[in-house]
Amino acid sequence: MKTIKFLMATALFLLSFNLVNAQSVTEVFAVSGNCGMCKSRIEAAAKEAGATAAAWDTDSKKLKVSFDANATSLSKIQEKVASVGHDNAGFKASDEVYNKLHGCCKYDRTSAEQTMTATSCCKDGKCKDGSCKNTSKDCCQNGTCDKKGKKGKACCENCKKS
Ligand SMILES: [Cu+2]
Repeated sequence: MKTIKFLMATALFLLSFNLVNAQSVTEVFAVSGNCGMCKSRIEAAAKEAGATAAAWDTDSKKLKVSFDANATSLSKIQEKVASVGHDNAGFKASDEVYNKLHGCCKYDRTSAEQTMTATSCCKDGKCKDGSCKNTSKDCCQNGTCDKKGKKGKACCENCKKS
């Protein structure tokens, strides 16, 4: 019972915090990885880069981050995640860092590159010509990726070449 009360209080607090802080942003983007160790590493890196919440899904390989847009940015978080060895929709890890990853964490970089290609339709807030046609992702309509003020590659996730 105590736990439930605590959770409800926490939820209410977070809700009110979000209402007050209009700059709170949540983004989901692809991050390569394999196991629980990767999960800890990815989430820790995102938080170190200023994410207030970070959850990486081992199955979908997607990282959901929340952050205050006044304090950090999507690309800062993506850059940090890459710096600890995990290729993602925004940045690629250096070979040096990747090679130092634990054996079980050495994800398949071939498929990682395919993931990055699928999301790279969005460059600097604009859709690259022709790559985002006929998709249901309306962030890519009219050639821009600016739906609800969210700029960045993550808005074009799942946007496949037509
Ligand atoms: Cu791992």
